Amino acid sequence: MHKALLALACATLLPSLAAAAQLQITVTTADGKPAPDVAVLVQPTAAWPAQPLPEPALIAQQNIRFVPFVTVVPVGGTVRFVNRDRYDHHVRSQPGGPLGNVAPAQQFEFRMAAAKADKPGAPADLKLDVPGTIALGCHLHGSMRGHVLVSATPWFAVTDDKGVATVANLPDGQVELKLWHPDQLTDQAGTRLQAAGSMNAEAKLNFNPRRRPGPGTPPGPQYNF
Ligand SMILES: [Cu+2]
Repeated sequence: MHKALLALACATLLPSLAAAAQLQITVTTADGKPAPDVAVLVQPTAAWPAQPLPEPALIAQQNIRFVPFVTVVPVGGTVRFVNRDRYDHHVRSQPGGPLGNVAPAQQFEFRMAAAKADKPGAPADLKLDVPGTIALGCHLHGSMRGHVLVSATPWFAVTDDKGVATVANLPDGQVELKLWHPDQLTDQAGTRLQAAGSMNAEAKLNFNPRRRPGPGTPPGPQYNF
């Protein structure tokens, strides 16, 4: 079917789901400081049609860290690991949470060949089908930590160093907002709001996350894949 016709057919079938809203949310810690690495999940309270899967989410192994520290993909989405260090790494799922007792939603383990000269090692794609969280580790470097959240809702974002995240193309209507941080001991309280147009919201974690080890997420240029 022609693309325009298909779009018209969808619009006819689903007249109430206009995708027009955009939510910018600022998340703070319990102490009121900016909270980076927070997954922001936005779920319409009404049923929503399946959304196209996004491009694979890139996770680099760089300077003995997973970058970014927190990644969100929708159920059925793919993460693409790339080793940018000049030595081998592993990727393995492991228990997460501050007590190390949250079982990973999916189990996997594989080796990542070292980068050579300016070329990263061969990327490895991993499709994630089970909603939940997965802590990432490396056999060779015990300090390496990363986190993946496999989201039931296709609308999500992760807060930056200023604690800000933007979720775009939201359907208009009532939505439920949820937060997740890898250090949390208990679920964060959800919030309901009416999505329409360009919106701003604020939210606060119910705890103070530990400081992320290392010098922090490197700035833009090092993200070139
Ligand atoms: Cu490693």
